[in-house]
Amino acid sequence: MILDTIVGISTAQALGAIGIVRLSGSDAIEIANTLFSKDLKTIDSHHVVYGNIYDPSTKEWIDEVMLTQFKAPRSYTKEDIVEISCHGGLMSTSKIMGLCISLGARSAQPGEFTQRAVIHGRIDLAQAEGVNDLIHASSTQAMTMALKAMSGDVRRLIEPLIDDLIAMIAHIEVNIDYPEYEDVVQMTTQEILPQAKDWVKRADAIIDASIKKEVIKEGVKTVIVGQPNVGKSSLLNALLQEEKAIVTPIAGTTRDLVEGYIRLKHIPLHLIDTAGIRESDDLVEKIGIERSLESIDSAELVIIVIDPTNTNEEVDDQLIKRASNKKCIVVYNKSDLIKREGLSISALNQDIQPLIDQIETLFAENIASLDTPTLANQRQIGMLTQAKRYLIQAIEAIEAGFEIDLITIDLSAAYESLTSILSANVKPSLMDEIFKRFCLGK
Ligand SMILES: Nc1nc2c(ncn2[C@@H]2O[C@H](COP(=O)(O)OP(=O)(O)OP(=O)(O)O)[C@@H](O)[C@H]2O)c(=O)[nH]1
Ligand SMILES: [Mg+2]
Repeated sequence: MILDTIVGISTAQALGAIGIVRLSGSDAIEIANTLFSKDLKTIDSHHVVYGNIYDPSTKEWIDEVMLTQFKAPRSYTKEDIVEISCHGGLMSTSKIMGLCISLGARSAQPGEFTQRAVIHGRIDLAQAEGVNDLIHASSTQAMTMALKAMSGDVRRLIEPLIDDLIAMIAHIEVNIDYPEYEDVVQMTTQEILPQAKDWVKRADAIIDASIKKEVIKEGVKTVIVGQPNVGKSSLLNALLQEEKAIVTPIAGTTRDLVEGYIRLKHIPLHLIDTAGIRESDDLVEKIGIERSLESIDSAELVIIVIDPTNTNEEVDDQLIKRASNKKCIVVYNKSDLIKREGLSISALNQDIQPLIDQIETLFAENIASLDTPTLANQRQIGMLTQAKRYLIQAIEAIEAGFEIDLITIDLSAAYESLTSILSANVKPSLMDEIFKRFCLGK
């Protein structure tokens, strides 16, 4: 497939030492050659060459650059690529890009270089998503996952499921013209049914591990809640090892949500300190309390802090109830004053290790999932879940003794869902959706 030549600035549009302008397409080398001081035809592919960029119409000197050409198909997009490393900042890059456009290149859409790599079959869709996830990764865990996805982990995980699905479909198709229809039904029940059930089990295991990993990828959303003055802000500060939130002996100190980010040994936490929960007539405090309660609903982990020297059990029970379908830890603070049975810490003395251990225990399965290959994002999980749903429908159809044709319809639908995890052969809108999230020049 021959596409037009695109150009983009691949580095951040900000002050910096170096900026890279990238061209891809059949005219990439010719366009670059028109701007460059040396004849690119005399220079080997994949070699960096020093020279200058000039405006071909005014002969104005634009910049001193290093240029590399990557001849098709040995390039990121499998098309001819030219990368011009010029000076950073906004001027050089945008001038060079402007010149390329004046010579016939088109300004690239976000992600369009990677999209071409997919279109030309250099990488699959899951690998392309890995590239984007790597660029946006905000934790070591997310980075490792992205690298694995880029290296083809998702394909290796999904391909056996695709193969088995094809085998099931083929098996039915081959036998469908069987002279004795009764035998086909029997064959399907005996052979396809157990295979389909096993397939669902394997898909479930992948979905389960993928969701567990997804939870900790960007940090577990953790809210610290409790009555006023129990030491929530002190706990946030102790976890962050920083005086982030204001701590005072006055009940009702924290009015709004205060956020922070920490990395425990295995798992990143996105922490949110909240306003203490009590009856209040103060308008500002009331809004803060409402936010505290709402933050429980969107959290993945709720830490309920109790001050055993002074507690209103009714409020604690209300919080425990609100967090009942969440991962939840109840912790007694101020152990330096009174030590209670159960999980006990002193935020004041930075004695919080028992709580950290408890968090890691609670997420042990998620942490373990980091070592197993999984799908890399919600889209992929969604597609496999959809495929699984079709398989379950097929199983129900077999068990109910439905027409064989109906079963192959479900199996084929499952195949479509599954292959769209890897394949670029999807509806244009989905393709555009995926690449829209990329950076310009990538
Ligand atoms: N003795 C002792 N005092 C503590 C401990 N943790 C916090 N405090 C004290 O308890 C008071 C309230 O602490 P904060 O961290 O502001 O409590 P909070 O739960 O954020 O309070 P609000 O923001 O008002 O809801 C402060 O005087 C802290 O120094 C602890 O472990 N031991
Ligand atoms: Mg506070």
